[in-house]
Amino acid sequence: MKFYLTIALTLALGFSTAEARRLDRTQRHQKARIHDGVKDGSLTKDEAKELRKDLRENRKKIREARADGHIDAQEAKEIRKDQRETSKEIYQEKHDSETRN
Ligand SMILES: [Ca+2]
Ligand SMILES: [Ca+2]
Repeated sequence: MKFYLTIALTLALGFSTAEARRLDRTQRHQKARIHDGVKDGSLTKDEAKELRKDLRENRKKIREARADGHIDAQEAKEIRKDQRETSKEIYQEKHDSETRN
């Protein structure tokens, strides 16, 4: 068990380039923003659902990009672009007239 854990950790660390960490950080940050929006009522259930779907899609792209063990500059650029769009959508949905209240 410990053996496999060590291998898993080694792989995880090996694949965690600075770029991958940065993309992961953005994912976590966006997830938290959606969570906050649901909590304060600025996001309806449906809005949150759609936004989470976008997050999942971006997460999938990150996974695919790092499948070969390395996120190259082009892959990172495209994913960052998607994340920026998601970020904008989160902002818009949190500031539109649709609220839970
Ligand atoms: Ca790749
Ligand atoms: Ca809203």
